[in-house]
Amino acid sequence: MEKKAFKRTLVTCALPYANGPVHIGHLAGVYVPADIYVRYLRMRGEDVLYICGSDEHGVPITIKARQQGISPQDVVDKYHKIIKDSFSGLGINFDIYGRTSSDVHRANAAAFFRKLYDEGKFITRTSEQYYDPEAQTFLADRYIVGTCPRCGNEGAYGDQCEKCGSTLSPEELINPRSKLSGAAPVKKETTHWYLPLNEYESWLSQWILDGHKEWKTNVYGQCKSWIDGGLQPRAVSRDLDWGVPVPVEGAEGKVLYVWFDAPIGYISNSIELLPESWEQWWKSEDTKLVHFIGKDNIVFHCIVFPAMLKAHGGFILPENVPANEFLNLEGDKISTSRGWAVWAHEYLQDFPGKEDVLRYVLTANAPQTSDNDFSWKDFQQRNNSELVAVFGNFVNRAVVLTHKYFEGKVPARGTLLPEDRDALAQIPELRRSLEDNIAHYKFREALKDAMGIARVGNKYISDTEPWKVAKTDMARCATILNVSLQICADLALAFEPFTPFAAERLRRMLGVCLEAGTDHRAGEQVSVNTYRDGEGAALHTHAAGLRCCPPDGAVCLDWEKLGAEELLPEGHGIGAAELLFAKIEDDVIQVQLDRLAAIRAEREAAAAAEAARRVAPQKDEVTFEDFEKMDIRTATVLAAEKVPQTDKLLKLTIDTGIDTRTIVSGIAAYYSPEDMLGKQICILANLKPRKIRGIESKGMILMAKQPDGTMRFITPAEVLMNGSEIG
Ligand code: B3M
Ligand code: ZN
Repeated sequence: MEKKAFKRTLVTCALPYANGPVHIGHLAGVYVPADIYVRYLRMRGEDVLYICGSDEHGVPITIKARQQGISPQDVVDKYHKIIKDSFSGLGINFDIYGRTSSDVHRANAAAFFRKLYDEGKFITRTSEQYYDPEAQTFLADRYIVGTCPRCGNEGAYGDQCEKCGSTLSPEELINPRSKLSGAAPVKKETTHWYLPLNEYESWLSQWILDGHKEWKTNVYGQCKSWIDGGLQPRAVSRDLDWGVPVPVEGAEGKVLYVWFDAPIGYISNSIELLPESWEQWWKSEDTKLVHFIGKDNIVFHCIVFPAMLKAHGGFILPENVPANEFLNLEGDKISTSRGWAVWAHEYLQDFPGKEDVLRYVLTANAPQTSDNDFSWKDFQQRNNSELVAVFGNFVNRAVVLTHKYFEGKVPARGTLLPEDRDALAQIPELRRSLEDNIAHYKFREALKDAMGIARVGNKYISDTEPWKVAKTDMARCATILNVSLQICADLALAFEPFTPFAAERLRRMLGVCLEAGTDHRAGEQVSVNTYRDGEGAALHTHAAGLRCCPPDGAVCLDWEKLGAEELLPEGHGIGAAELLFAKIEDDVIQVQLDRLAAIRAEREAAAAAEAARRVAPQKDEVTFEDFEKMDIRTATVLAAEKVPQTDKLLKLTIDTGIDTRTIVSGIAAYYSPEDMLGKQICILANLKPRKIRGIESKGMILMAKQPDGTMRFITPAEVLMNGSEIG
């Protein structure tokens, strides 16, 4: 558990590369957990700043631009918008979703670099890099293509072969050429600035290995192995024409390395949002900084960025970095290049009104401690049997029955029976567990606690059967519905971090609003996700100075009321029943499965076609003497028949020019006996005879095995005398 008492929390989410849309892996690993955390803290009245934005530099963006024949700026403009809209569509509303191509960021990143430069915090190193002599530019590894030395793929990149997955260096490529001009790259000297991470090693070791043993084991473990392995200076600049120019004279053609400028983007985006007050978020020791990231970003957020902040001075360091592992899709690694993904923007189109279902399923399957899997069947199942059958069903019964028997007003509560008290008593316990889990970034478990409250309610109403009790004892029915409605109000609170759209619908049904949040620009607390009467009536003011939604009859709830005896007073009017969640039918899921099956089939066909083109590698050397031992001759097939009870074998009678003999050959899959009759072939005549299926076979027919595995016999270009020697 974290030690200090903090006054405010600064939450950052990894800045997505603006070279493609975000998919469920990103959402499950980073953005959904961060959003749960932020919503939860805000409900608890904590001051939170929530920062994200697009990462708009780096080589992949320039490559995408070339592929599509547009400029890098066009690429980032396009994806920035798609990504931003996906987040807000899913209820992930950052205080700012900025961009690293903004002027504020360029200036801020350049100033950051310049301070380290001026203070001598960098070292320079000269090394040989690949250079395209025609395009007159240095080449990033990705810009060099050639043949993979491992699998023969002719389109392997200088850093990786996407066919066989090998990590490569440009040196290893066979026949390397520049993607820009096709020219063979040459080596050329270039000088870059490096952050000497080795100088920060003992400080990092103290800060993380001694000071942050509470970090998740996957995060701590990665940090430990990096530090134990010995840290090396890391280049912070690149020869590239897309990025933040290195702000030093004589550095033409050089930009800040994307992993140097991107994390500074968190600060830049804060500055852009809060030009006057950003420093209290980044420089005050009573701010708790938490980075939400995926596991591939751990080293940059736990080692490199902290070392940069330390070198710069004046900034706080992350208090925690709750990185997640990866999410797979239907048992396979998500792959952007292969299209094996569920894209957020497509999901929002395909499943309108079901934003919460994705949030719920991704949280329930969050890859918190190890990689996890998303499957559409599980998605459907969790929706239908958890959200619909438990949560939705319970709320619906409570609200509908209240309208049926009590004109939509919370009925009076009589004496509580043990079953009422039992149900109510479970809620504060689940709340405590939920709070503890969120404090430890265990969102999957926290969601189970919230769902636990729904289960309590659903079981309670099923067991007490108010619809039956109503026939004989209206006072008892009133008590049951009163208790049920209190639990519904608990759910409106408990589910706000996880399924905010449903929580808002539920609050509208119950006629409640929620105190939550701070408008940082206005510098005041306001309610977000409030109960809005139609077009959003005037806000009213709470005792704590917090402004909130319409006063008329709305009950204001906050997290502290979760699990209380009475959240909704007797007589409080509730709204009409709305559907919280709807069942998802098989045909809807089938559309998604078919789409993935088509991608899989396409990939398998491509792999098979590729394999079919691949020629077997050359065998070990032999000497001429070795070869001379083989007696290879021309021969003619005189008779051919299938060997009984086999699929593969033909028995051939052949004239070898020396004699007439029998050869049994495994070619029946490729040739029928009629095909072979009268054909001139080549044989290995002196192969030691052996018995095959009781038939003595003397020699072997020479066959060409094609890359796809099929066999064809070899025949001379013109008919020759049988027994001619081949050599
Ligand atoms: N854009 C990498 C990624 O999306 C990177 C994160 C930057 S956070 C400062 O995996
Ligand atoms: Zn390969």
